Amino acid sequence: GITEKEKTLAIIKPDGMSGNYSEKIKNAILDSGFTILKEMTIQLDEDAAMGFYAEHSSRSFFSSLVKYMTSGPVLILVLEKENAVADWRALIGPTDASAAKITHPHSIRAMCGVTIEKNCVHGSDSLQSARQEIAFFFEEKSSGRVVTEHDEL
Ligand code: DGI
Repeated sequence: GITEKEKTLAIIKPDGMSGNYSEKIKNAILDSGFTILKEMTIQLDEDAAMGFYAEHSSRSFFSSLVKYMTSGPVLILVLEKENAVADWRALIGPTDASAAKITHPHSIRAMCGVTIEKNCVHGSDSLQSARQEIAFFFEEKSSGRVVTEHDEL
């Protein structure tokens, strides 16, 4: 039958960029059957981080989250495979990396995350947010304003 491939957005967050985690994460991505369609390393500015996490703007942790996301470069990836959105979420594990170390020890967040905030990777939570988030970073007139951009492809 015809099976539609899906795209999802992955971000390797600042703490995931340190050490050799980003290589380990990319290997896990490829080993799990995803194709990496696009890849760019960027330094988010405050506006971009606030825009990306706008849905959390009223939460108590928002300013801390923005500070964390702007604390160093991030790697933005567009991943493709069948069931990419759910499969990438399953691979990264639960939001709270400290809990993931116990409940999902083989997940990416268990491997490189530290806390509920410093959880080293992002994954779109639905097909609709995947479309929005990919557009945020990759469409022309993108609202994902960046300070510097280095396109690796
Ligand atoms: O989709 P997720 O990244 O798994 O989780 P989310 O959409 O609920 O939250 C987005 C990010 O916000 C998450 O990756 C880390 C941060 N965050 C979520 N809940 C908390 C939090 N940060 C702090 N400090 N405290 C929280 O309760």
